[in-house]
Amino acid sequence: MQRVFSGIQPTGVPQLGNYLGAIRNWVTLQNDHDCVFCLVDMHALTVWQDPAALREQTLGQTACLLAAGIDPTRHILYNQSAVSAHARLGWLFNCVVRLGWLNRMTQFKDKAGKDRENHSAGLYVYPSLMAADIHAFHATRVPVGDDQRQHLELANDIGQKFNHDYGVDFFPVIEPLIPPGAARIMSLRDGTKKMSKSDPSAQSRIDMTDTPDEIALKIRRAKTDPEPLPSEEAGLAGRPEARNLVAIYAAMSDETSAQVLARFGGEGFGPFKKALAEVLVAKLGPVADETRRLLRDPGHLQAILCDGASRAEAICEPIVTEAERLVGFLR
Ligand code: AQP
Repeated sequence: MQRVFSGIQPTGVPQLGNYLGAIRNWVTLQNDHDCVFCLVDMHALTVWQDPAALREQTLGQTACLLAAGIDPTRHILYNQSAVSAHARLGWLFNCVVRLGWLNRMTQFKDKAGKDRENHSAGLYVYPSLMAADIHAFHATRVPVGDDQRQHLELANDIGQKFNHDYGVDFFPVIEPLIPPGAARIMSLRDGTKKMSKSDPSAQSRIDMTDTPDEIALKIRRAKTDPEPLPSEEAGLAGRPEARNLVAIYAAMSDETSAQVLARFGGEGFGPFKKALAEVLVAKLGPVADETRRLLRDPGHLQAILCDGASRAEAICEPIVTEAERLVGFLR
């Protein structure tokens, strides 16, 4: 069976983009892959995190992932910092990656903006730690949203450069698994900006733990334009907010955007938004309820992460030790 690795930053409550771009895909992949799912707290630290909040968010996300259908008995769920192999391989990869390659990463440019000098070096080398996360497990398939496509290409470049530099065929080629319809969910306030859990505006996103009333309110307030919905996809051109809401509806109801527009085209946004909120509540409501139930027993969540970390270590420790041997570290 092929090995899947994927991670999520415990920087807040998972949002709808995380769910449609990654988590939903993770749940399905469990049926026919060996899966390693990681709460990447070391990545989270690349921007300031309140320590107590980071701990709480790590447990919160664990609960959310379990509630969404991640099975920690058949697969592995743990937090990155508990397994030192990530940091060790990350360092080797920092010495393999070229500055020019990192300079091209659009996520760093987006997150750092014009104020580059004041961001952590960790944020800059984030992609080489991400490459290490995946290669430490010799994982070949990585389910991510479209925003991570460039980082995965870099992860392949790093793995292949390592192989070339040391004359080995050690790190395999990684295949990104990007969901076709919901690859990039956009902010509810600005259809040109990615939905993000750390966006300062809570109105910009649907959190996986939102109540039905919160979901309905956020969708009602979601930015739109004055035109009715078009009947065909071509009519969504130049209307990023409308396109995003239609894409969300389609993804949540397992339909295509064309099918959604065939039903709602010609109508104003009122009835469509009402139907969209209903679809979201039907799918996310049970996950939110189960998350709240699981959070009542943080000890149980911590035990799951602890068990996951030791099973993760058993896989990646020999791989990373071998990489260290290949570069000439004395053991
Ligand atoms: N808007 C999105 N649409 C589709 N997929 C998305 N993902 C994130 N946002 C969207 C996917 O979710 C997985 C986990 O993401 P992450 O937490 O590791 O980092 P991120 O992409 O930076 O997510 P956020 O929510 O924007 O976090 P913050 O605000 O902390 O930076 C990834 O597979 C990602 O593709």
